[in-house]
Amino acid sequence: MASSPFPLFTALLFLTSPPLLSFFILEPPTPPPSCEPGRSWVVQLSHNSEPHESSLDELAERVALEAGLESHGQIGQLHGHYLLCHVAGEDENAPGAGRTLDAHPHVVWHKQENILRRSKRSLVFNDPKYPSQWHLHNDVRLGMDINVTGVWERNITGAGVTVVVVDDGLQHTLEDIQPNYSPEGSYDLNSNDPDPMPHLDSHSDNHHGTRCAGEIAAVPNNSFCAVGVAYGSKVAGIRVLDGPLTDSMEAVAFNKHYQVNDVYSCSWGPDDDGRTVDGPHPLGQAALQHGVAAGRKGFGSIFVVASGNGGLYNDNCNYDGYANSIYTVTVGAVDENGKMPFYAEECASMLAVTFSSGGRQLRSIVTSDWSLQHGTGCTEGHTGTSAAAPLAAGMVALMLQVRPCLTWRDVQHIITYTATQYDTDVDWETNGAGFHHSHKHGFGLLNAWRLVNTAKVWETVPVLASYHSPVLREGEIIPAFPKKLILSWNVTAVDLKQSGIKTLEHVAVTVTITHPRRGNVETVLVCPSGMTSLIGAKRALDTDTTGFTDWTFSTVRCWGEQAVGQYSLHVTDHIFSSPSGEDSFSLGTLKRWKLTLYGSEMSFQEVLDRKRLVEESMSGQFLNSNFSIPCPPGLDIPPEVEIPFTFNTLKILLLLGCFALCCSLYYMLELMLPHLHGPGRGASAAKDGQFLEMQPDIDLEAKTPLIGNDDDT
Ligand SMILES: [Ca+2]
Ligand SMILES: [Ca+2]
Ligand SMILES: [Ca+2]
Repeated sequence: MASSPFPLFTALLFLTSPPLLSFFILEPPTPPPSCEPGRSWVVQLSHNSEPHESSLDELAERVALEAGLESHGQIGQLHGHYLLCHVAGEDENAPGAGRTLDAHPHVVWHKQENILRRSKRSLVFNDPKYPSQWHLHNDVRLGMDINVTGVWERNITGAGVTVVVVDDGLQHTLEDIQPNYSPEGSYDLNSNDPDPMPHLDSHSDNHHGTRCAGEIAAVPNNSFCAVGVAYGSKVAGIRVLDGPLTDSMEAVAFNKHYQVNDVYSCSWGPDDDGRTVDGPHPLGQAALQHGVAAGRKGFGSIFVVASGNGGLYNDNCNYDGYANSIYTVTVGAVDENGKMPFYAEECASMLAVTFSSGGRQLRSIVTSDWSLQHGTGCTEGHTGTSAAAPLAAGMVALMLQVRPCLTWRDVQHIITYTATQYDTDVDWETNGAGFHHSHKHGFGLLNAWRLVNTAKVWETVPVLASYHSPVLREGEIIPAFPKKLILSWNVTAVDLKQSGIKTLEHVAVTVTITHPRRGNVETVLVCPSGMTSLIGAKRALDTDTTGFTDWTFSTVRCWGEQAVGQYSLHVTDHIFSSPSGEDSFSLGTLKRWKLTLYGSEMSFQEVLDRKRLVEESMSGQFLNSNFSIPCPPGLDIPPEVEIPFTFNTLKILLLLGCFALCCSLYYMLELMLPHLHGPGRGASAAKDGQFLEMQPDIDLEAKTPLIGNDDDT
């Protein structure tokens, strides 16, 4: 007795067809809310003193009929206001309608409508490669971009902020760079002159800095190439990578023009070969520390560093002292699918990730390029974490526009609070303060909208406080995996009272370990909350036999957690089998270690309150309004110490000095030779004497004009 569902289905279809619906609902069809373009009148009607025997709707019908128009009903929620349209086929310029409405006793006011010119607040750029800049607006994989267009629509483009690219030079004459170029923030440390123009090289390789600068501040709407993340900011260049680099050069670079440059974008680091343990040397470290203390009028230079491209070699950015430093914002990369690319490195000190290239089938970063040698001025092939760090630097510039007094720590906090979790396949862990972190992705994807909205409402965090444990001398053997050496240090409330730390930011561990094969050692830090950080990952290629000497690992994974409690270090030895088998006897020793906590007196409750405030700001309400938190004026920083003369001027000085010396010697010899009886002792005595007396004179003559020249340049 099963009946076919067909009759029921047909009946439903029949009943739900629009004409029938209107029949059953018994309502007249609503007229469309607009007329054809240019064929509408708006009228305001009133019953005047007449008794309200008819509704306004009926009155509108009547008035429309009298004027040769048809009523399309009340305009929105405006009582008494009606839209009347010309009947299809009739001339909208015929004068009849206007005259009738003029004279009509129930028409209070009327007007024939004009077409209003309104442009959408979405941005249109004429830059030919803008449509390909997926990292700015991904139309293929929605959401896989830095979410910046809404920020631009509110006129936040990095205005008033300068980002400096510390790299192999900057072709500032390029159309996409020149209008935003800051010569005041620029310098060339390779040639010691103020012009960071890249030099030609045998492989046409010195395009790197220009590409990074384009990502940050490429000029929009110039019909040329691309658009930068912070296209309203200024971009400077420090040329330092095109030649031998020394600790002192690095130190100069990190503080160069640090009252002009706000953000330092550094897309470079130690070798990513999976066997190097290196970072800034003493002067570089001191310059980073000085930069955050005195740069930007004391609010602190923002150092953005790339996490490194050693993924293929199992490298890890905890072995890169720039990435490990508490003074830097360490940025890793994800590809267009939001996945960690093959080249990227992971570490516990990574703050966040942003977009870059991936596998062959995935798109790379489109940006300006140098136009020298093989360069065309534009490229679709900028890759690696090198391309990620400048995007982050550009986003920081957007934050600094809305709140110029954000400190270097505020920027790190805001990144921590706003980065978003994407790839669910990786090792996300939520810490004791509710922040999610992965060694592969840091706190997650940088999101310009979230960063800028938070920056706008962010109150500066309390001053940095630190706690240092004593140096803990252990001398313990590191056992082979799965056994491990566990060392603990308890930080009491009394210990912390002195430092004032309540909640954590970075946690650092300095270790000295001897080991015949360094890459075997794996070190994990456990915070009081139980949050683990793999601060020292094993590395198959690291065969170094010297171990670690006072190497400092750091982690951001305990950010926001309460500082008090027991910290543990777990060290184990992953013995890699080698053909000779000798490694199976390779036992190392942990000689000493030290724990350093960084944080502030911010209470745990305040961390939670700030998290709530951040989410409340996401509607954009604070960006839209004139809302602002007052900024303190900043410190009076003494002017930069300029080197009186550069190596180049010294070289010229020396050459001129030598030339003058030779001339004088020749002249002297000519004068003296006729008076000498022989070429022996007398000549050399005279030579020595003249040399000593003449040198100051020659120097004085030569220096004066040269110093003058140098000052002029
Ligand atoms: Ca130069
Ligand atoms: Ca452009
Ligand atoms: Ca590396």
